[in-house]
Amino acid sequence: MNTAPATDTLTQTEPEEIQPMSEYEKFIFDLKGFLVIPNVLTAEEIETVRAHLETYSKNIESLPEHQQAPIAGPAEFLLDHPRVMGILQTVIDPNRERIRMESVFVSNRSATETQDPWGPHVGGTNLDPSLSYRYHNGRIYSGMTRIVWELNEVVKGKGGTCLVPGSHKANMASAQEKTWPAEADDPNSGVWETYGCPAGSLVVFSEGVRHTGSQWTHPDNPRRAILMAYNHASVRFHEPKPCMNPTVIGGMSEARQKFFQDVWVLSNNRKKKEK
Ligand SMILES: O=C(O)CCC(=O)C(=O)O
Ligand SMILES: [Fe+2]
Repeated sequence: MNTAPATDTLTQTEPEEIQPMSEYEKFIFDLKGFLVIPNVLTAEEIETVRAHLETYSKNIESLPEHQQAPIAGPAEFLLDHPRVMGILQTVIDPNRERIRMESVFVSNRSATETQDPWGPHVGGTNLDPSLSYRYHNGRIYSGMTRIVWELNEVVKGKGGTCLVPGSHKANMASAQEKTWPAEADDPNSGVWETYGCPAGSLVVFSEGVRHTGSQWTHPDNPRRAILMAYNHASVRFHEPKPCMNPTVIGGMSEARQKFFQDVWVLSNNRKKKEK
């Protein structure tokens, strides 16, 4: 098995390429706890990632072992896409090495499914390091932060993620304390917001926002989304997915491998000095 990474996967986002968040994006992210950025990927990039996911789901054995993951090989560039780094370095930590990628999954909802994914979770002011959201000394501190790459069109109200704007800062109820009002979780309660967007768009939310998947009812295309969870380097919420194994991680560029370092910041710094 060829485990040598293709050279094009070795390119990575250089600091000067990072696209900073605009002041207005920061305002919206702080206000609502989420942000939808349309048309981030080019048509070619969308095709490349879709094709990789297709092979990954239907013919995984045909991929070299180190590419057997949704965020590996031709999709590896998504990990530190300049738009994503601009956001994560604003809301998690300005130092790229203090940002971890801790979970990833692919959402393939389609109109033929009968199972309803509605399952609201999180919400309310929270000190849990992974689910917290804070604004302090002029900056945002978002704990676990979700990056969603929508690779197909999402029609508003027909299956995108649903979120309760502002719920990351709610004071009167807390999911953690199990006091979130059941009536607010009704899809028709009026507190929910969702989005429509073209293929190649980015949705970012603080995991501290109350949110849920919803039934895909758009018949023309299924959902194809990669959902990644980033967190501060000193905390871990998820156990690593099987696809985030040493072979896959070892096939990535050195800079991207650092997203998968363990939570021992001191030990990681020591290893860096020893190099
Ligand atoms: O499936 C969805 O749209 C939402 C998934 C979710 O809960 C998450 O990404 O944290
Ligand atoms: Fe979630």
